[in-house]
Amino acid sequence: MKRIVRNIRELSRLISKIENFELFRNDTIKYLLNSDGFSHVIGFTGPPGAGKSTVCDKVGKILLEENKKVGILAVDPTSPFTGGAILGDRIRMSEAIKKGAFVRSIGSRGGIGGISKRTYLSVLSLENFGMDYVLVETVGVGQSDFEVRYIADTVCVILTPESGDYIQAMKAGLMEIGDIYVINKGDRPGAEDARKEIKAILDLIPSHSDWDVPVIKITAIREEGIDKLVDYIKKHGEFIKNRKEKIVKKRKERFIKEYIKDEILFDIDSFFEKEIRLEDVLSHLNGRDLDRLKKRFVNFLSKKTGSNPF
Ligand SMILES: Nc1nc2c(ncn2[C@@H]2O[C@H](COP(=O)(O)OP(=O)(O)O)[C@@H](O)[C@H]2O)c(=O)[nH]1
Ligand SMILES: [Mg+2]
Repeated sequence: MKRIVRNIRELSRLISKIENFELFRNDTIKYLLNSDGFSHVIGFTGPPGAGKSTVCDKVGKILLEENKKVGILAVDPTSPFTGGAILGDRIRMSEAIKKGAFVRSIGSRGGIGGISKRTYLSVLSLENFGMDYVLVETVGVGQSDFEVRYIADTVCVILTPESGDYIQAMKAGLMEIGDIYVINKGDRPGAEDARKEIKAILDLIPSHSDWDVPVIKITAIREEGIDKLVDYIKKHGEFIKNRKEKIVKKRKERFIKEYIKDEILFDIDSFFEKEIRLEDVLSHLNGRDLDRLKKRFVNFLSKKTGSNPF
């Protein structure tokens, strides 16, 4: 791995570039993509208000006390939905910040697909810098929560005893992506019942791995149970260690495919804008015409790029 991010200033600058969609055409991206696998990347997902930021803060603090380098990425605080959360997140991450964590938010501009690519590149920047741990907090609404599965080595799903969470979580697919399930707000009534209920739900879902998914109860604001959570996170890191190279390769492949897919989508838009009359296409649409349309698109692309891209 070639170090291209040598200090915090460079790290900040690089993540800003990623945020602004300056997807560099020079060697930066190549070096970034070869930074994979250096850090233990931990995703924290779950509904808004479950305590993701608080848990990140406390987990970060413990790891920092072990003299590890820790970076925290909070995804999306800029949507109208969660407006103002940037400040809130920074406040809730105050202990980790005090102890020297690098904390950064990634906005939601450019849609969800945009988020996952930018988050991935930001994680890579942190890995390149040499973070031992990278903690990624998701928004808590929709697709990006699920996508953290593709970025993180270890996914922690944070839920609370409040009713309704699990049904929502199941709908959102969260019951399939967790490596560790955390019932936070253990100070509230029903926390132990909630833990058992989640365990029962998980037991119904067929497992594809030898990892026995733990369901633990914590009270993040009082720092109760956080060391247990950190232990499980480390255990899981050990568990995947010999598969990590493969995981990292898959992740890279996924990114490159997504990247090309998005570029092609963009080209398709401009193809329709410049070359196609929708009426013509609609008036005789059958399989052969669709093939012809594809060929025209490829021609359009090769004219644009100067050579046949395929
Ligand atoms: N009662 C209780 N409240 C908590 C606990 N952990 C976090 N909170 C509170 O829950 C609210 C939402 O927490 P936050 O970390 O911002 O949740 P996020 O939206 O998932 O990031 C905040 O007011 C926290 O102080 C806990 O263990 N017990
Ligand atoms: Mg938060």
